[in-house]
Amino acid sequence: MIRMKDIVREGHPVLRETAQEVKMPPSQEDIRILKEMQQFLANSQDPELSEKYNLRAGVGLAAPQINISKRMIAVRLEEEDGKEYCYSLINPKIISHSVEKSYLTAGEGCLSVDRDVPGYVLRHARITLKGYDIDREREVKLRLKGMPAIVFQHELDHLNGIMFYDHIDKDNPFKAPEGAIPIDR
Ligand code: SB7
Ligand code: NI
Repeated sequence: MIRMKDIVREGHPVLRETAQEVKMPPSQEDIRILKEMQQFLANSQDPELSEKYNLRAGVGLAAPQINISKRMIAVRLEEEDGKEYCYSLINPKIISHSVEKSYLTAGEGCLSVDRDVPGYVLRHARITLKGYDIDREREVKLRLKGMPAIVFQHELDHLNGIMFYDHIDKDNPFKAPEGAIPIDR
């Protein structure tokens, strides 16, 4: 079981590395790790388990955050419309995106960052993403907008050594460009 002590924090070099592609087909070990990552998210969102094990709730996790420099991500989130986004992906890749931007009005946080970093994180409003889904045992193509699009971009960034605050304008952290879509959540 993944616990908070297994999650590396900012300053650890693995968070700044470019993670390695996973060789296909994935090994049993890679699949096991990714399932553990997804289980961590489920546990962290369970009121009893998160309290029992002192887990910070997370909607996503990237393998570098548990010190594994491989291109694997887990996402688990429920949209207010009740739609569920539960994916465990290997070698995810954004294949196209909108020019239009969006951002969370409350800013972003990260399980690897133990402090608040205020400011808008501008991201693509819409993305199309491909990746090998270990649950469905096939390559999937996802068209995303709103919160799910934000979360997948946050996780993809971890595979490229990018932290959310890299996107915040230091001199003007709450500046939103004309036309960017605010997301309240
Ligand atoms: C806010 C939170 C997340 C993504 C986008 C906005 C995920 C936080 C958990 N993680 O640190 C995952 O990398
Ligand atoms: Ni993060």
